Amino acid sequence: MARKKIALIGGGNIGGTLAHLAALKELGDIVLFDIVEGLPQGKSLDIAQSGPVDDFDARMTGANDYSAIAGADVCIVTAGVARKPGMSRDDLLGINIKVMQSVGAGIKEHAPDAFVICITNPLDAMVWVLREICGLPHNKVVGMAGVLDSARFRHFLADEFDVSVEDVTAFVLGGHGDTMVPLTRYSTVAGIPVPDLVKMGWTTQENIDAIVQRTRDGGAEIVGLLKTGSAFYAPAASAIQMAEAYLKDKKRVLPCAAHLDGQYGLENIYVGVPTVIGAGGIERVVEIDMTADERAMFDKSVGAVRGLIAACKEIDPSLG
Ligand code: A3D
Repeated sequence: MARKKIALIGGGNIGGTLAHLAALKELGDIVLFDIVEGLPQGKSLDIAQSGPVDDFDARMTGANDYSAIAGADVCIVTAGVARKPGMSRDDLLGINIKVMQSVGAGIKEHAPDAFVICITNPLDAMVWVLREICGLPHNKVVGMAGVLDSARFRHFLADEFDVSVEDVTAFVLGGHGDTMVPLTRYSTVAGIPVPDLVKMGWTTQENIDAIVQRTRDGGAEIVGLLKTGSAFYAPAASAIQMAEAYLKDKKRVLPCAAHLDGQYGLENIYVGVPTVIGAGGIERVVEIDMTADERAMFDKSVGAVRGLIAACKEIDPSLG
């Protein structure tokens, strides 16, 4: 069987990390694309030269022309600008919408059968724009945020309880932003829900509330520390997990920004919900019951995403 082809569109911090991880996991041959000449070629050559040390076989190519992504099985999009301190994800909208227009056209022409994972912020709006431009089926275009947000939540919970991250599951719904909805009721340690752990005296409600807030602010905390850009190791690892679920038909249950077509009573929006990812792309959107409070938080988050999509349509009236 021929190797799969993975196109990484955007060769910056996340793009380079994606290329390295995809190579280490031997997910396929890798094309790193960027508009900056030499950047994707240099990173590709550097990673290729680590192959003999780390024992992976993956053809690495750097490119500035979209023809290089032809026939890709997976495209992961990080092209655009990232946040600097003091910027919100939404501040990136004006620049990144133009970037999505050129990336969407490139995918439409050269990789129309790919599974497309968007990471560019503001995530829920950018994945919606990218889908509009590239015109691929909705189940083949998805946004990465929930895996990262729930990984941050899991990390903080594991730290709080002093247990392995492997035994902590966490659940985050809604848009990728300050309105995201971490659901403690569906978050567990070895199957024991977090509210039960509070009753068992493992922690206090105040500590859990602080962890929920730190999860919401997880991206900003790293932007504040780095000062020159935003998080990239965990975002790349999260997108690779989604790509692997698709390429290996693993049918993983992962939270993603998925297109809703009636689920949760919502139409024509991308927002974070639990999904099943397999060879069919987004094979299923999992609809969970929410309490009135959770639904109110989710609706607020949906409202924020709708506001961003409306702003995109104002910038480009041909959208939607
Ligand atoms: P960065 O290191 O700046 O890389 C972005 C790359 O995109 C640069 O190499 C640019 O040259 C390239 N680029 C710019 N315009 C184009 C274009 N038109 N076509 C192709 N390439 C282009 O940023 P990064 O890798 O740290 O972050 C990338 C994006 O991911 C940003 O929008 C971040 O805000 C976003 N991000 C999202 C998450 C989520 O969880 C959703 C997390 C972290 C970062």
